[in-house]
Amino acid sequence: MTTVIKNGTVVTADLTYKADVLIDGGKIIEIGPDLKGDEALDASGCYIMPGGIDPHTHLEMPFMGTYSSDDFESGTRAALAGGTTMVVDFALPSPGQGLLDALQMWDNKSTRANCDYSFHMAITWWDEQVFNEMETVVKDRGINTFKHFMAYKGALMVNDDELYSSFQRCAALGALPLVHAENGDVVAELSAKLLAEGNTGPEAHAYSRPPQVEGEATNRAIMIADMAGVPLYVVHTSCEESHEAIRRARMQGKRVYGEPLIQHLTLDESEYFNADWDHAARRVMSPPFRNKQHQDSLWAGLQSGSLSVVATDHCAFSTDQKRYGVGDFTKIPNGTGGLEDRMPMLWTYGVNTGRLTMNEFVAVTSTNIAKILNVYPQKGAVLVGADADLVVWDPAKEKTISASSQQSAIDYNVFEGKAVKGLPRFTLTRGKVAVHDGEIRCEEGHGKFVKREPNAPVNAALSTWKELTAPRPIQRSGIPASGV
Ligand code: DUC
Ligand code: ZN
Ligand code: ZN
Ligand code: ZN
Repeated sequence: MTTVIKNGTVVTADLTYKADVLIDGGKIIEIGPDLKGDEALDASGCYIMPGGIDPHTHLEMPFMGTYSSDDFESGTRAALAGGTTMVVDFALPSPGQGLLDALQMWDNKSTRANCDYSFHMAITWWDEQVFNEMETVVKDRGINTFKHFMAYKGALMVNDDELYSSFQRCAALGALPLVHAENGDVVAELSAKLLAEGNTGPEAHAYSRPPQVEGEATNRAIMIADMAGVPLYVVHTSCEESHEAIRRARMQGKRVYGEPLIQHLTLDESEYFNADWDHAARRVMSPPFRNKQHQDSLWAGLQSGSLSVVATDHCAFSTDQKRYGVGDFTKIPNGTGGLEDRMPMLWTYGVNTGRLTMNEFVAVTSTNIAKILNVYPQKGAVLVGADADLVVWDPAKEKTISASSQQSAIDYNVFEGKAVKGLPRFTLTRGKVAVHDGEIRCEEGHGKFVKREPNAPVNAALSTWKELTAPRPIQRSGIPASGV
């Protein structure tokens, strides 16, 4: 059975044009005027865009003594409701656990996904087993990205020697390393000091992770990646200090990518000074929300191209879970939701304000990351042969964000009360209509794992460091006389 999307305007990362889109077997088979299909979806007044890709989610993740509350079912349902058709989640071995063992756990959880998904593999410790299993992860499992935490000391954090070893391994495998860039040693020191001084509330979380810890770690990771001869993807870039390091690296010809989150673009640090403990704690995430100057820097990065992708780091904890941290801010589970709201919020605050063009919107929500992850044009494209992961976007449709009408399993929404204009009329996952005008028609288990090949030509060093420092024979004549 074929489906045709009629009367809409196709918007991609580089083009805007009137055309119908014909779908069969989950793929786009024709794009052009006056197409006919067995079933027609009306896109009058709408834009037909590649479905969003959120490359940064934590679904049902064991973390800080609990599990994040959205699983692959509710998380991908929230994604589809907001126009996102693919998520990339982090398979996270506990220290000492093998990579393949951890992947098995993520395989089991993800069978309930409503949309397509992939995994990044986290490197949370280092030894020969990890070194060896990385090859199987890339070659047999189709995972070409490895995530490293430079924070969460004593839990997930890896040290510089481990970073350097893992980055070199990524280079050899044609894989791309990702970093959570915060100086975990300094964060631990600041946290202990704040607690000792009696600062126990959620606002202390922000004081414990100033922009400097992020800027330092971003710069360190960039330099280590350069020495290892590999590009770098910096997750949740939240501040000017980190953005500045990324800009500088890119100006020097290094392939370094920065990923601001929709939360950091639209919410600021004043949230932590709310008199209501729950309000503040619900917004505790790492890195924390920043001030307006940092927000302006992130928007400028999206406009100029120095920042590449907008994600969510969706990691949802209920109010009850957040309350584990009453009396000790370091025990508040870190994380906020955003999967359902990323696209409408970015459209409202980016496109409707004139900060982003529609084409830039598609680039930073879908196409750029599809290319970085090496799944373009299967994903992130409106092209013949691409998967029909599409959103029919109605720029006139409005709503006020509210926990009472969200798909996420938690009891609040960090964007509560925000008015958005620009929402999906239809979201299609491989040709199947999963959302129609807010009505959810998801199919649990429809989502398939997306394999991603390594990308050695791109994930190769541009640095000249190796040539400059490689051991070479030195010609010297004679032995200097003593005293010289
Ligand atoms: N930051 C969060 O806020 N939650 C999950 C992990 C992370 O790095
Ligand atoms: Zn992180
Ligand atoms: Zn994360
Ligand atoms: Zn309708």
